[in-house]
Amino acid sequence: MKIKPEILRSKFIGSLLGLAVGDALGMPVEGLTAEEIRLKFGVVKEMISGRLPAGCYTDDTEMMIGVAESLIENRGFNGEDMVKRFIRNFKFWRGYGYGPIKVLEMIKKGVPWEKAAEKLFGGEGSYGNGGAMRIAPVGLLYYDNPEILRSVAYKVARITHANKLGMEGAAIQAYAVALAVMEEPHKTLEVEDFITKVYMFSCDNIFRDKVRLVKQLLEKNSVDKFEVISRLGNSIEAFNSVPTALYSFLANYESFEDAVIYAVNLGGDADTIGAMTGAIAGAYYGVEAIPKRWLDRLEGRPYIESLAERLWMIKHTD
Ligand code: R7I
Ligand code: MG
Ligand code: MG
Repeated sequence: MKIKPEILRSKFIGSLLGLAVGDALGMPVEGLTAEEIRLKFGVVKEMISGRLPAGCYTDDTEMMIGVAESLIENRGFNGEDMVKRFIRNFKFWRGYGYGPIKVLEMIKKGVPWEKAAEKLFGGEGSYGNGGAMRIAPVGLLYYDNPEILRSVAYKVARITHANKLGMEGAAIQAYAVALAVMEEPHKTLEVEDFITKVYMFSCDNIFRDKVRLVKQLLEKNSVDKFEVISRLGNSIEAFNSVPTALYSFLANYESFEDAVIYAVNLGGDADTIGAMTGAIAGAYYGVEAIPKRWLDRLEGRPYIESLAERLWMIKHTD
């Protein structure tokens, strides 16, 4: 389908702001269980303060910004430049995972950027979701080319996440953003078709099994959120959160707001599952679907919007 330039622009902005909004909404409840969230807040649906003031984003968005900046300046992947931006943007208090902190420290001390990530976790590399949480700009820039999308997603993730599961999670998340970009918003989404394409794209058995489970859950009439949490996961590993974000979007695709509220209220890695769901839902709907009350409170909105706009300009003038 040929997408009108104005719609594509709105989808690009919607995806990056959607990511940031999901991150900020989930920030105060990251690490709580769904039950703890329910007892403490009822349902989280407003920007509230937590470790950071209300509306602030965390490492998820900060790293996405580094990815977008670097892709724009280099008109594609440049690892050395991307690493420099990760280091320049890094603020400890955003709440980074252990892996990226270590990798960026090693590189600052002189370890080559291509080598640092593979030293983590006994030489296995990280399978955390830190590659997937920041990958949306890759899904946008290469939405029309799954092969390049996969190879760039692997490279972007690999800077900090050398484990193949960490890289595969990033590729799947980028692909979901790309599929959402290509869908016509406000038409009935072919959920089965969407999830089948993700299944076909997945290269790894752990992810294929999880994506198949997402499909099975979507086929059921009503699914308890505790079943979603126990079967798909809501934790920090890529395979316990990327499929969960996919499910959160597909089970609630009628509304950006509902999808993101659903995602963050699953608890666990709430900011990241919120961010990944928001990136897909925003790419599907466009920025108009994001509640104004969330955008009004979001830190850094004009800058994030300008990055999305510049990514769109690259596509537009290609
Ligand atoms: O993936 P990463 O950047 O963390 C992202 C999370 C998001 O929730 C953000 O919002 C922020 O809060 O952090 O950080 P990593 O340290 O690379 O991976 C996350 C965690 O996954 C690690 O600290 C480990 O607990 C676990 N982990 C592993 N454990 C054992 N063996 C990741 N890889 C391995 C492994 O190979
Ligand atoms: Mg975070
Ligand atoms: Mg998180």
